[in-house]
Amino acid sequence: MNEFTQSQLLTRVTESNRPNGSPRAQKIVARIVGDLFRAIDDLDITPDEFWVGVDWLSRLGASGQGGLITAGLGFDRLLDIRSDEADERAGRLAGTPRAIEGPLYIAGAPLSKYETRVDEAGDAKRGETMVMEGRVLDLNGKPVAGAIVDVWHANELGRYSHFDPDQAEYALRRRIETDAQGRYRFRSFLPPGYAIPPNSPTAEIFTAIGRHGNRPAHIHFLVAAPGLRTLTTQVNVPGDSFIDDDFAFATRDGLILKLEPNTSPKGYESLGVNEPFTRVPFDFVMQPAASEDESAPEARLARAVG
Ligand code: MBD
Ligand code: FE
Repeated sequence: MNEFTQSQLLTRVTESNRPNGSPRAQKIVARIVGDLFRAIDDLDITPDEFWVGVDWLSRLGASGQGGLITAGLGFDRLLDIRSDEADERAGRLAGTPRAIEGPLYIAGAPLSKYETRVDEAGDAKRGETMVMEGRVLDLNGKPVAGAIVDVWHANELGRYSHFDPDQAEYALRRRIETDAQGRYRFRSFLPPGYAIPPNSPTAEIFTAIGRHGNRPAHIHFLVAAPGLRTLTTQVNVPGDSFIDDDFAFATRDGLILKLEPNTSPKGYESLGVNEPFTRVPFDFVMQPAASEDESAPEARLARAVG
């Protein structure tokens, strides 16, 4: 018989999977297709609406904004919430909170020991000069020497290098190896927030649902060390009007910086600081790795966002 009801069709779609397929993939696809069948029926989604959605998905894929829409629709934070819940069940919710990576990380940034400028030495003033500094510690408060602190943030226009053709390769992206006392420090400027690219597939959806696409000012980190669980996090610059209304839902209470404006430049000459600046103290507290892959930075793809 080749005439189906909706549920017979769904069964057919699912049962046409073959034994050589992956059972996990089959289960996930069957569930998601079933949920979409139900959504189409419950919401009486018209053929026109359906095909507009398919066209949008094609354009989303072509634009490389998959990782942008997932952040904006809360999926990235959802995964963090689930990881936190799993950690809580395992009795290992400790140390610096995780926060989403976002779609704008690029591996392989220039590496320095202990200290570096994240902005460029010849730059005109691009924002409030800051030095962020602190230590990488384990859960016992012991300093971690040789940890790699990978930092990236937006430029003064809220754009990230690699995705922005107007910036140099690895601009505002650096890696710092902690010294024997577990210390790191870097000079840069306090970045502004981020806004999703206008006239993009992501912006279309956000306009359609009446949402803005702004992120509060933030700085990203990926911290890794042998034997410790790789930490992906972000910190927020206090005072941003979007701090509690983040497009990507990534703000966390333990990750809002405490700024120390008007710090004396004494001791910061090696970073080219010679006037009062904003000091930003922050320690990263890392969990022990429960397995080898927890300490290896995850494999990552460069994802174009524009
Ligand atoms: C960003 O800068 C970002 O960090 C995330 C998560 C999404 C879009 C832009
Ligand atoms: Fe970001």
